[in-house]
Amino acid sequence: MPHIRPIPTLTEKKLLELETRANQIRKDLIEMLTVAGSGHSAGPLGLADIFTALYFHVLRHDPKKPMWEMRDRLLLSCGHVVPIRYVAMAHAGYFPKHELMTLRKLGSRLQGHPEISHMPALENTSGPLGDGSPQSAGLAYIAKKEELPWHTYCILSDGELEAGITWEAAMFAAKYDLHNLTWIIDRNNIQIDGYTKDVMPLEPLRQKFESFNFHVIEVDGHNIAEFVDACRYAQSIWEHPVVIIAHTIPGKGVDFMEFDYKWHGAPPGKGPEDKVARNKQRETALKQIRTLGGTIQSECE
Ligand SMILES: Cc1ncc(C[n+]2csc(CCOP(=O)(O)OP(=O)(O)O)c2C)c(N)n1
Ligand SMILES: [Mg+2]
Repeated sequence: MPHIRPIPTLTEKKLLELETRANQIRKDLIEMLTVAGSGHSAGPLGLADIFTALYFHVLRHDPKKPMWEMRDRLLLSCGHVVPIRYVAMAHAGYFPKHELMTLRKLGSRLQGHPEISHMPALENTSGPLGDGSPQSAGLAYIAKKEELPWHTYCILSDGELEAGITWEAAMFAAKYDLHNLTWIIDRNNIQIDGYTKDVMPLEPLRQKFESFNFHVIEVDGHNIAEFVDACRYAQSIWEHPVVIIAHTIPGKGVDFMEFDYKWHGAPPGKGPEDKVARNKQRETALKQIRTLGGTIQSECE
C-alpha cells in the first residue's frame, strides 16, 4: 500500500479564511510588483487561490523548519510567476513580509525567477520553461522507490507545455506509475505575446495527458473548495500520476488586467494604458481587489 498522509477536509470556516487570505495576498502582490517596477502580473494574480490553498491547507510543511525531510515538495516550473509564491510564503511565515519589497533587487533572496541558492525552500531553480516537470518526476521517483511518505506537486503553465521536455517527463512519470506526483497546470489560455490557441494550440489537453497515462482532473482554479477536493481525490489514485488542469483567469481580481496577455510581464504602473492610465494602475487594482474582501494580516509583519 502506498504511503498516504490524508489532506484534511475543508470546513466552511476554513474556506472563508482561505478566500479572504487569497485576496489579501493579491493586494500584497500588487504592492510588491509596483515597488519592484518590473515583473509579471497576470499569471501570479491567476494563481493566488491555488497558492493560498496549497500553503494554507494542502501541503505538509513547516515554515519554521523549511527543510524538514518529510515535507511535501512544491516545485514551480514556470518560474516567472514566483512573485505569488513569495507572497504566499511570507504570509505563511517563511520570511518577514517587508522582505517582499526587495523583489528583483541585487542581492535579494527574492529573485525575479526562483533561485534555490538564495532560498532553498523554493525547492527548485526555474525560469527556463519546461524544467520543473522532469525535476518533479525525479523527486517523486525517489520518494516512491524509497517508500517516503511525502507528495510532490509541480505547478506548470499552459504556455510551457509547448516545451517538448514536458512530454518526455510525462512518459517517465507514467512508466513508473508515480501516483505520488501531482502536476497542476495553470490553464489561463495566455502566454508571453498572445493566446495559446494562436501561438500553439494545446487542445485536446485532457486527452493528451490521458494518452500519456495520467489521471486527469479539471477544476475551476478560483474555486478553492474544488481545488482542495481535487488534491484529496489525487491521493486516491494509486496507479497513475495525476494532472489537475486548473482553469484560471489571467489577472484574476483586477478587471483591467483580466484575460489580457499584455499583462503577462508588466507590473502595475508600467502596463498597457488602453483601460487605465499608468499612474492610476496601482490604486485602481487595489480598489478592485478590496471589493472582494480580505483583511487578514500576515503572521510575520
Ligand atoms: C525555454 C524558455 N523559452 C522561452 C522563455 C520566455 N518566456 C517566459 S514566460 C513565457 C510565456 C509562457 O507562457 P505562460 O507561462 O503560459 O505565460 P502566462 O500564462 O504566465 O502569461 C515565455 C515564452 C522561457 N522563460 N524559457
Ligand atoms: Mg499561460
